[in-house]
Amino acid sequence: ASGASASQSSASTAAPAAPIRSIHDVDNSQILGFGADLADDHPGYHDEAYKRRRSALAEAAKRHVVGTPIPDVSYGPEEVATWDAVLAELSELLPRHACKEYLRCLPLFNFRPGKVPQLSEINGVLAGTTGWTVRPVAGLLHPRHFLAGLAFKHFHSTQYMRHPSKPSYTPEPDIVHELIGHVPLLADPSYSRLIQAIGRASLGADDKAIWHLTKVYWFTIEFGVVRERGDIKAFGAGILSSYGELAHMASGAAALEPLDPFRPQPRMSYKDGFQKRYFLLDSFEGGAELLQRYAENLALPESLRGDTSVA
Ligand code: NLE
Ligand code: FE2
Repeated sequence: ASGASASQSSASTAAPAAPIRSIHDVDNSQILGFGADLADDHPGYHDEAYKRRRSALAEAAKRHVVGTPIPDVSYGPEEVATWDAVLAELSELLPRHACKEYLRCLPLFNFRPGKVPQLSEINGVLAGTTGWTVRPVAGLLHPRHFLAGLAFKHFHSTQYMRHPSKPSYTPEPDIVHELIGHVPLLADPSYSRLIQAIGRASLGADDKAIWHLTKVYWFTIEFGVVRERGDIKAFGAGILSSYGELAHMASGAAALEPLDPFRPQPRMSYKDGFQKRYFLLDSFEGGAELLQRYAENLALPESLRGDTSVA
């Protein structure tokens, strides 16, 4: 078949992407990576029990329907030990290198050794602060759906535990990364506006803009740093949830650059270890305003324009 007929046939078979207008339109079955199929360089690749556990949690996450209670996960002793190990390592570095908003929110969640917090408990705390909901997802969700969730104050979270052989760094999200990295800041009002602005910008975006926003998300929400008086502090979840990455950030070895969402963003690095550069915000408030302005430049659906309270 010629290129033309191939593209015609795909045009006639592929359904046009339905617009996402509420959290109920977000499809959490479109998993692009980090699901239960581990790559051969994953530390759990030869660990059959670990792989079975990942599959069971992935299947349960796919069954979750928005608005219904989130089933608790019963974490076993090995999983709890991994949680304890990361918590112990990080409790030394976080007070020195996490931004003040993070440190202000952290005690609300009462993270402690011996028990991996349940998403249902987290949602109870968030309901009393910014109103975010954290819901289970099987792995790396399609960026259009992940970003759209943010517009409606829904954060999609994995529930599996990182492999016990490497507690201080994993290239993929896991329950430790979600809880220690993402959850505390969701309770902060300025941060809540910043992350929701990225989500809102995605609602009317074409595929190219979605890709751009995914990078903006990556360089802020995952790996952003913020100026605090004379210091540089971490607010990106990928830094906050990893002892290795946090020590790397604190060492000053990586380059720093101001974030400019209006310019093309560099390649994201997932697999080559610690970041070689971090993007810097002068403050959350300033960052939220910058992203708000960026969002206004994208075509937001008519029904959502000017509405700053989509929730
Ligand atoms: N490297 C992070 C950690 O070990 O917690 C996870 C990053 C997920 C994007
Ligand atoms: Fe993350």
